[in-house]
Amino acid sequence: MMPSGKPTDQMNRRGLLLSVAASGLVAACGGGGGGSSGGGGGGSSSSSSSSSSSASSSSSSSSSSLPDPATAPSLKTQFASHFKIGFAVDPWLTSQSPTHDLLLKHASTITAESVMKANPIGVSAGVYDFTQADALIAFAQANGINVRGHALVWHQTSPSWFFDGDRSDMTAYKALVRSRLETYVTDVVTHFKGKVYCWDVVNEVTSDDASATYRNSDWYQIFGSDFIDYAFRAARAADPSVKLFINEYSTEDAAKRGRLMTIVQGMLDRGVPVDGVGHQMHINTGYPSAAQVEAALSDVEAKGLINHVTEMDVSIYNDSGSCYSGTGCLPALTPGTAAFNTAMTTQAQKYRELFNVFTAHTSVQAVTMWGVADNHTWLDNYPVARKNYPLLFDAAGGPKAAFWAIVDPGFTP
Ligand code: 9MR
Repeated sequence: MMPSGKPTDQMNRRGLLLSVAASGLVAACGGGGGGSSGGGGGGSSSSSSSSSSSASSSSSSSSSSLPDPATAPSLKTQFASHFKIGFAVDPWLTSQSPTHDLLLKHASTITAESVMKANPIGVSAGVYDFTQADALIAFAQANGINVRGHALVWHQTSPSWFFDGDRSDMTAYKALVRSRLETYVTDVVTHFKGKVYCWDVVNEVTSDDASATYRNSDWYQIFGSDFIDYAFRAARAADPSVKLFINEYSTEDAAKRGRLMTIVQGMLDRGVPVDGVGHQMHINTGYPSAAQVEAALSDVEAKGLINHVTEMDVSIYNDSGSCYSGTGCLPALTPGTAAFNTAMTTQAQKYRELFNVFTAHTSVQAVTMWGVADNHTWLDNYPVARKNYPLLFDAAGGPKAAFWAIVDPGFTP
């Protein structure tokens, strides 16, 4: 049941596996190619109705009963004094139930799950398709929601035309590819100037294992680390006020974070205009600890940079490292069973302990969940096809124990 993986996906999974094995940690983390586009259907998506009936079916009631959904506070109001809060979403979902109403009530920021990456936008050199991205921006602007830009340079979504050319003359070839990169970054940042408040300029450039500092991507193989500088400098020149981020997964792992901090310090030393670090936070109910996340935020603060939590979800499966190369994944949990209810409880506790860390750090200026409700999550297809329930709202849009745990300190999950 492994999803069909592109070579890059497999490299990424292998990298993760090495990382997990080396650290002895078990992490659910980013990078796989997911790509479900159909809403995922966890079977229980009952109707729309208003927000009053309780978390119906479903999917997410823990053994203890949950408060009346009608009393759920708005997350954007609840956390307004700390950080923007929001969700990843693509335009086709914004009109659907329960996504639409949840976004309007709770989101002060959204991120494009797919449509602002270079593979939909960069059709060919100098040719762009902004249709879907502009639709998301229009939705955000119509509803007073801010937009994070994601992501200008990511090895998994860099179209092959960037790398076309004759490599027999590497000096000329590098000049050509550099010019394509700088033109792309300049044009895209210019297009969205004033419409996004920050950009993930580069995504996942850190090596997963100790044998290297940088990921050995196509970009790195051509330029070494210079492509990072080119991208950040072009972005800054195109928009002097947008905040520029380096985004990464497993930042809570001290060894990987050490490599990321080496990269960041090098950028600072060279005067590369980086404003912040994005922590993806694809985690699970058993990992990481509050102390590990605390350390990740503190290391970034020590560099004088902003923290964003950019892609948070809490998988209910604490898989071993081997699952990420396709074996040994835990079986799917069934809603309503004792094991499922326990997972909902531990998930709520993990959300609470980490939100307590986030709110304690003024450097944390935005927290984004990688999805809105459990009816649509990339984790239904990664690391294997298996229904997951990683978000704050159940498939019907009802607030889960995890939601109540972060908004109500008196709530017992
Ligand atoms: O969740 C996203 C999935 O729907 C897309 O198909 C995929 C490729 O665009 O990207 C996924 O989001 C990734 C994010 O952009 C970067 N970190 C890892 C996320 C999950 O793979």
